[in-house]
Amino acid sequence: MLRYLTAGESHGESLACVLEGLPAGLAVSPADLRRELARRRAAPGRSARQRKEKDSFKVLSGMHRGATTGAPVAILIPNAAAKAHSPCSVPRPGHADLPGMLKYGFADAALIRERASARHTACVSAMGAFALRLLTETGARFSSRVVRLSMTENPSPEEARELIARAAADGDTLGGVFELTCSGLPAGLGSHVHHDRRLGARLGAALLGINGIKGFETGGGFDLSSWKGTLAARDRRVSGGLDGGMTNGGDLVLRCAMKPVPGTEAGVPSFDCRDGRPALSRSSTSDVTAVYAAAVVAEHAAALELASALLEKFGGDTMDEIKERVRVWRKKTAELTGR
Ligand code: EPS
Repeated sequence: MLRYLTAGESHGESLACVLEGLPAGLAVSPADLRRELARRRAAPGRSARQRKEKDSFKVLSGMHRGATTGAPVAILIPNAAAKAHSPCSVPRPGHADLPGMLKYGFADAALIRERASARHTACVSAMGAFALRLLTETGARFSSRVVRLSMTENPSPEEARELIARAAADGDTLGGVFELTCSGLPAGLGSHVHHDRRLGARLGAALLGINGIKGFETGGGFDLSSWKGTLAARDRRVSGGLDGGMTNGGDLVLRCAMKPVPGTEAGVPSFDCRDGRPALSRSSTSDVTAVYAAAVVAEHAAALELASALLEKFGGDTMDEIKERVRVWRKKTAELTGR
C-alpha cells in the first residue's frame, strides 16, 4: 500500500510531502520529477503566478544513486511567491473561505484559503512521478486530454487559446471536462468485496479530492443510464476498464468535470465579516482555467491510487520482485482468457 501526506500553504515558505510504501529499486531521475511538475505548471490557462513559480524541488530522503531504497520519500518544493501573511475579512463565494472560517472559528479568510489553494497539487505531481514510473515499469501507459472547455467540445489548441484569452479579457474563468486513459494495467487490481476496496470508488475519492472537481465518471458514465442492458453488456466501453470494482484488463477510462475557478477578476458580491456590509470579492491572480492543469494532476493522483492497488495485489519489496510477479500474473490471465 502507498500512502502520502502533503503540507504547506500557497504563499508559505515551502510545500512538503512524504510518500511511503514504495519498493526499493525504482529508478526515478530529477528529470522525471521536473517533467511532471512542468506539465502541471505550464498547462494552458494558468495565472501569472506560474511565471514566477519554478517548482524547484529537493528530494530529502528515501533515494540512493537515483533509485528508491524502500524508505519514505520526502520532497520539499519551495514557493517562489512566498510572502508574509495578509489577512482578509471578505470571503470569496464558491471557495473554501466561508465554511472554513465557520468551522475553524476564524474571522480571517486567508487562514483557510492558503491551505485550500490548489498550490499543494505540486506535491501530488512530484509524488505522481514516482507512481507513474512504477506503473510504466510494469507495463501501464497514461494519457489525458481535455474533452470540453466551457461549452466547446474537444477544443483544438487554437480554440482553447482563443477561449482563454476571451475569458481573461472579461475577467472571467472557465471550467471543463477532461478524460484520463490508462492502458496496460493487469486485471484484478481492486476488489468487489467491499465499498472501500472497489477501485472505482478509490479512484473517485482520489480525483474528487482535487480542488474544483465536481463530477466523476468511469467508462460510459452518466450516459449509460439511457442504454438498454442487452446493448451495455456487449460494449467494452461501458465498463471503462473496471467491472465489479476491479480492473478487467481493458483500458481504464475516467472523466472529471471541473468547475470554473470561482475567484474572478471581475469580482462577485460578498460581505465583510467585520461589519456584515456588502463587499466585492475579487481575485486578480486566479487561473483563467485550471482544467488543463487538473488533467495532469489527475493523472498523478490516479497513478498514486493505481500504484497502491498494484502493490497490494503483487506485494514485493523490490522492483525486480514486483515485475516478475506481474509478468507471471499476465501470463496466467492470458492463458485463462485466451488473450
Ligand atoms: C490558486 C490561486 C492562484 C494559483 C494557485 C492556485 O494562486 P494565488 O494564491 O497566488 O492567487 O496560481 O496555483 C498555484 C500556485 C499552483 O502552483 O498551482 C487557488 O486558489 O487554488
